[in-house]
Amino acid sequence: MLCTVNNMAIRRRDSFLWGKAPVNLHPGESGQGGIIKTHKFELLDDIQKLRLEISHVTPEIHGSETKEQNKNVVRKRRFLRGKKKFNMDPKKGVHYLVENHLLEWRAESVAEFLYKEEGLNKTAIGNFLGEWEEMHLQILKAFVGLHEFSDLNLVQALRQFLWSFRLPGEAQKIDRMMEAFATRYCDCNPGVFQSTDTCYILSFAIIMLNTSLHNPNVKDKPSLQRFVSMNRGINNGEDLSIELLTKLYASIRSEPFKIPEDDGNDLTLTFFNPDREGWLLKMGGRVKTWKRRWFILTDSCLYYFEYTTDKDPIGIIPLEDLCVRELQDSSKPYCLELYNPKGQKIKACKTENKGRVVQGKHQSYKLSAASEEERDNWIGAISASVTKNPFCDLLSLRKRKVIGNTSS
Ligand code: 4IP
Repeated sequence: MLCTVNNMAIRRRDSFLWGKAPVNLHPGESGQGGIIKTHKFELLDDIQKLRLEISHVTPEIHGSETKEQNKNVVRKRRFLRGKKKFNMDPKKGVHYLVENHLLEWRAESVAEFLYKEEGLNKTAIGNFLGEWEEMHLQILKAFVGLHEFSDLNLVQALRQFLWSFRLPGEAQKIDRMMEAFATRYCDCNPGVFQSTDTCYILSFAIIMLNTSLHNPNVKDKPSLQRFVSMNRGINNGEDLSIELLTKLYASIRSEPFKIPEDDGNDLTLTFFNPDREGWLLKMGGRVKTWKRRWFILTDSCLYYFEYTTDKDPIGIIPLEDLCVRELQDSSKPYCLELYNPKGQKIKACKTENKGRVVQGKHQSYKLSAASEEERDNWIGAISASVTKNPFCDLLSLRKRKVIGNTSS
């Protein structure tokens, strides 16, 4: 069309410039006025032709524009439908989007969709990322890779990470996600921790600390000292710096984690794992003497030490399958007893004088607290710890691994 207009304009300019006699002149119209008149007719004629041409082309233009608009509307509608499906069933949602060519089935693309797309349910994101299939593992890796943790301390990085989705309730899923997080954090901050396991254990400890400090149901608020002793030896057998632990503790205490609340459940409760430490008297297994020992309750295990500052415990009592109860004893007040309800000997280990680790010989552990209140608190904390908590197994495994690494 542009071509036609140009041609007409050129034709008109040429005939005007060269004074060529215009066509269809009436007699007596050969003067200047006649020329103008002729041009006017020609122009009107051209305009008419152009109008006709435009009227043919316009519907075509509008047609393709509308088609394009319709396509976009359909795409948008499908995309929204895909997101809704995702929120109800993440795997089905992603499948729908991929099938409709709205999402590429590549780890990086899916990860970006989960990371950037607004309106996705964070519980659904968490569940999708926690799946065990190879592609999901790659998506998880790519998703964590989109987070930038350089120069952030562990609490800051966890704040960012835990806000981007909601941790699922399944222990294995959490394990994979925290593993991916720890790996990414260590990649972004080389040299902060001696191993990924250290970062993993400390991250869990921080999440538990968050729950203990900010959940009103947890009455026994851990002190900085307890937080520090909980994390003894986790840096491949060495202790992390007190400055670092103090900073992380203070950060959590002043501001709890913001956890996405899609469905009103407080998932931090999953980490409910009250730890406790303090002096107790312990009756010997064979020789029935009372010894004052420093007890630490963590990861469903009771550790006892000679001094609060000792790095290695004298004994470790895994609490799995054990029960605890109040006990009346004529020699000491405020007693409690750890016993095996099946009547079997308790599986525990202790370090002999020469440093050899041997099996414990206790049929039951008789302990005495300093007051009635302390006894009750110990009974409460031990009972809560014995209640099966899948994360305890995961954590003790890691702890054994990092502490074992150094002893081998
Ligand atoms: C010992 O008595 C201590 O009470 C030990 O406690 C105890 O080990 C011993 O029990 C018991 O014989 P003496 O010190 O008077 O010899 P600790 O290790 O805290 O010093 P437990 O197993 O309770 O740690 P057996 O069962 O190891 O003999």
